[in-house]
Amino acid sequence: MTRSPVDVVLAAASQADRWEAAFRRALPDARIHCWPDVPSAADYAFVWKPPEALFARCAIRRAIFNLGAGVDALLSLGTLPRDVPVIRLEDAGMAMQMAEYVTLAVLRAFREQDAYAQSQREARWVPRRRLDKSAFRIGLLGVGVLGRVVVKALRALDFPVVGWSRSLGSVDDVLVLAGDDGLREVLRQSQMLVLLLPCTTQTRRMLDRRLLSQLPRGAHVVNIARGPLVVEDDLLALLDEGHLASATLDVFEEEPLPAAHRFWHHPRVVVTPHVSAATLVDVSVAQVAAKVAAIERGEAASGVVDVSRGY
Ligand code: NDP
Ligand code: OXD
Repeated sequence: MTRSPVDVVLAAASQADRWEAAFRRALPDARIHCWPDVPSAADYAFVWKPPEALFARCAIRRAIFNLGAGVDALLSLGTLPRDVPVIRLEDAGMAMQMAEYVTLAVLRAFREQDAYAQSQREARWVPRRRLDKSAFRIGLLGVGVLGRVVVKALRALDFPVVGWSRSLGSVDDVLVLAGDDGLREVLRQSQMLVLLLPCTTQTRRMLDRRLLSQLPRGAHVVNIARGPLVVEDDLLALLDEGHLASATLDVFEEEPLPAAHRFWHHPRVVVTPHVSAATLVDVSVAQVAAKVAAIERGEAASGVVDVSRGY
């Protein structure tokens, strides 16, 4: 029996033409319908930040693929069907980019690059005493698909690392703590705190003044996960007071970061425009196409989101 081609609806908030061309190449037998020209039903949806109306207008039969790692935007849609699996991108080339971004931030702080840049501006030759690496511990909140690769990159440079996730465990020789006590311990030990948690009802606005002030004086914060994890005014206050030495921020409560936001010109803040890990279209499309093929063969696909947990 020959199977009829699958119907796919595609709604990608950016680079729509690139996604469409890549999916047409990877799934030549599929009927791909691009938003807003969608049928009343389809087998699969491939989406990134789709409009609410998509799922109201088109019933999805088999799976919804999120064209990104974080599913917070998708799960917040009131129209998202609850009886269809949501499958997210797993790594797809993002983990190594995260490792690069974190390594850059860590080395910039540990090798005191900003202080040397200042000395150069003043034409002053000022060698500084080398910081003790064994005391420069990196705390990583969120040791999932992306976090594990970050851990490996930092360990390859011999930085001490401690992780925190929902479940207790280890990655290589790095201890991953859990629970409120575990979090307190990670904060107490961390010279630099890296956020790589999903944004869920548990983690939203989690990093407030109370938690951030448990970091040692002079600690650094790196947020490459989602802006709403951090209470921005609390972070700014701790930077202003000198409790925190710096914040390297790739994600924000409001994106694009408003022109008048204090982060732009704060001397202790580095801003990047949500680029710590770009979504690589071809790698992502290959991953999604392989999972569609698995589902069509009756096999399970990995990366299914636990909607009740929010990630
Ligand atoms: P994973 O789901 O693989 O990992 C999530 C990690 O967070 C796991 O270690 C999980 O613990 C932990 N976690 C979740 N909830 C809690 C909680 N309440 N308390 C403690 N730990 C918790 O996600 P990824 O590594 O693939 O991605 C992480 C996030 O990175 C994404 O959700 C997205 O928001 C962000 N991201 C940002 C990008 C950017 O460009 N800035 C690009 C890509 C992703 P456990 O393992 O025990 O479940
Ligand atoms: C993602 C992102 O979650 O790009 O994939 O932010």
